[in-house]
Amino acid sequence: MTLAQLKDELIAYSKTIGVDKIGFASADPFAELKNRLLTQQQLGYQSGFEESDIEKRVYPEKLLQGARTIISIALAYPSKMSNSPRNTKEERRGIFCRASWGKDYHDILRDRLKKLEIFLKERAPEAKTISMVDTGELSDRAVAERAGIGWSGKNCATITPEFGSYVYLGELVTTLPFEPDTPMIEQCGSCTKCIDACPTGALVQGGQLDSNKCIAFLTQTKDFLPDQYRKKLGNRLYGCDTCQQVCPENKGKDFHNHPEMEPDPEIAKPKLIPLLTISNREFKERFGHISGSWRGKKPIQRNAIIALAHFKDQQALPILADLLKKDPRPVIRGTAAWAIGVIGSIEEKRLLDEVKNTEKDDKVLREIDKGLNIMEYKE
Ligand code: B12
Ligand code: SF4
Ligand code: SF4
Repeated sequence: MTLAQLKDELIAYSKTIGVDKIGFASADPFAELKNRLLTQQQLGYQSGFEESDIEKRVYPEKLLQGARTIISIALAYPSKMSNSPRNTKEERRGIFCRASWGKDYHDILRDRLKKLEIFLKERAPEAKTISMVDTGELSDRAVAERAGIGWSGKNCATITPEFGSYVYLGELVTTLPFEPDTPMIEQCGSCTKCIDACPTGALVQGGQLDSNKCIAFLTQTKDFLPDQYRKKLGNRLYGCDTCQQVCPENKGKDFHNHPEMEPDPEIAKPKLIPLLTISNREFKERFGHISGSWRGKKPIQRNAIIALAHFKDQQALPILADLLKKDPRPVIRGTAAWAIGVIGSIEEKRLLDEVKNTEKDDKVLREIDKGLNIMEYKE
């Protein structure tokens, strides 16, 4: 079998196992990406979640000796939820971003990549392969771009003409020298909708993100959320979809090709108050299978408290008071103190004053003062 035939067979096979788009790229060094990564590092714009060894990110040869081709795959995910529960005054809800709907995409894409690897090795036993998705060294977007899967939008996303940017990406590196596909030409044109809509100005310029300002990043941090972002968070519990939602390329794009990606509305858009008292075990049972739970329950609970403050939900006050007095985690006690300041009135002022006399943690004390200040300003 020639390599051209094997490529055709692999493409045909990929359709049968639930791969929505596949593309082939050379495994040459990613020279442009290298400069970009160095710039991002120098400017302090990186999130810290990306692989820190830039050489490994740029030279596929360092990951697989003799690497010649990178096969990029894209799987489309839904952008709309059927039976989306209403966010009412009686029952305030938070929201997980679309990339965290349904089963964790890492598991889904790894399954597809494994199948492709087996298929390839059955037909070319001499081939060496490695595959990765998200947590690997390579830039999944840079690979997808080179493989003709989509172009890089000003919102940083890889945008496919077929599915918009609502696609997960993964890749398989191999020693087989397949004919590469042609990269796609950038198609944003003069549009700047994503840059204009970003709530925090995190898109410094088209295609350049300051992660420290990006809500998607901020929702995943474990410490106190910096003051200037608390109001911007809204009811987001994990991730942020704003720069994709406003993108004209995503208009009408809503694919339901993979049953395991369908969101359970009670998980993707959960009630906020019950989240505050959820046990570790229950959190794992309910949220353990979604990608948005990878940082554990603390950031989600912190964000839930901020969301309740955003809604000024009076019903949350007794639980917030309890958290402030009893929770062992300073981030939760402190964020609760701040939220009480935002939501509460004179009665809660007494509570904050009282707890101020017993609280020992400096950071929590600062949050209590912030809460008291907010209250004073309200009077
Ligand atoms: C770290 C990380 C984050 C960080 C930083 C994001 C960022 N923009 O860099 C944070 C936590 C903020 C984040 C957020 C999100 N992420 Co993320 N993230 C990653 C991760 C692990 C590494 C990304 C990285 O290396 N960034 C560094 C930048 C510099 O490189 P890059 O974006 O990968 O590559 C592009 C640029 O380098 C650019 N470029 C290179 N040179 C030059 C030069 C110039 C002049 C310009 C303009 C551009 C440019 O072209 C490359 C190709 O597009 C990847 C998985 C992976 N291993 O690649 C997922 C990944 C990028 N994330 C993904 C997703 C879905 C998201 C969110 C949409 C989730 C959400 N809803 O909250 C948001 C989107 C935020 C945004 N606007 O980018 C998907 C993207 C899918 C897609 N269609 O694009 C990925 C690929 C995961 C996956 N396997 O599916 N993420
Ligand atoms: S994910 Fe949200 S905060 Fe981050 S760049 Fe996009 S719109 Fe801005
Ligand atoms: S909103 Fe406009 S500028 Fe931003 S990625 Fe989409 S097409 Fe490009």
